[in-house]
Amino acid sequence: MLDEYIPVAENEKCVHDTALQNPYHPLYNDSSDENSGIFGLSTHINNVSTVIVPAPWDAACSQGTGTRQAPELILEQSRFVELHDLVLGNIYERGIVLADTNSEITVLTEEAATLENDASTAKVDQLCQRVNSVIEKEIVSHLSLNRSVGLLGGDHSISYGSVMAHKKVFPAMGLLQIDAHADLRPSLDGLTWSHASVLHRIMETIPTLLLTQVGIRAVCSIEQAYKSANNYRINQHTDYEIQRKLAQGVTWQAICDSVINHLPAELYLTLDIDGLEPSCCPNTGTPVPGGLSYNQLTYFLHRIVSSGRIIRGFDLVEVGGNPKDALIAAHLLYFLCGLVERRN
Ligand SMILES: [Mn+2]
Repeated sequence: MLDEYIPVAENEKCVHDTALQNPYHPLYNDSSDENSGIFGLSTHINNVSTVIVPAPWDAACSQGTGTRQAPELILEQSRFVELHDLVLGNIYERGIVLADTNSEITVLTEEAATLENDASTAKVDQLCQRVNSVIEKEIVSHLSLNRSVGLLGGDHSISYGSVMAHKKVFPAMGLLQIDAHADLRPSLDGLTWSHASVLHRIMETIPTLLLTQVGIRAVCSIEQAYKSANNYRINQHTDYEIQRKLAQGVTWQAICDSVINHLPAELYLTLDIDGLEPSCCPNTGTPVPGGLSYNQLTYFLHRIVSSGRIIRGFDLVEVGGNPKDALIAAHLLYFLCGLVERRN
């Protein structure tokens, strides 16, 4: 049986008690300190358990969204996130740092910006592949130092490099995707490395990978045909199916457990913010009505970890370039940092 959903003990030490003994805690947790790191924490990367890797890349987006601004905006807004999480406790104690943006990504972004609107899709595809190689290399280097990694997009196309890096280190892991879209198109508008094709690229590269999709509510028939042809390794839980069960009186806990029971023991989580209701991400590139509430999502994710399964790494993508969207994403990012496997 799965453990009950139990918040941290009420007698847990308050942040101020632990702060004095903890090297990662900002003693003055001042949200106006523009020099502090993510969540107002120290910027020193030594001995941290979790590294957030920023990937401000959105050249693979079908609609201009400004999601390349998300890592910078989330950093700013993260300083307003309370450090004591009511479910997971003092997440910051593990040490969390936002890495500097890889200079190669900056160069590739500048190169993408110089392309004309009618630029050949082959050129954009090439740049997307190069960005993913850079991301894969950087993440492998963090994993080899025993750090857990969360990749912060950017559009969904960047997940490819992160999944490849994690699969090298954790060959038994499966993939859990929270998303409004299946992202299983072979290509979109001629772009093979489109954000709408990222899961197709990943599943094509790793034929043994198991994929569980949750919250899906916008697909094309080509994607559903691909899913059917791969039904031995793609398990899709649509938003419609979830909402129908809720309407019939099935509890959210029972729905979560029916999904979780089929998940492998080790997971990589790719979280497209548009899997949530649009009210949580109004400025994401392609919002779709419906979706999971914020509380449904955090309950589901916490219950996965309570079941004994391990989240090896994650990405959070498609956050809109707007401070309010970034603030909600910063809350979610902090929660994800509390769920990801602690590496040191
Ligand atoms: Mn997506």
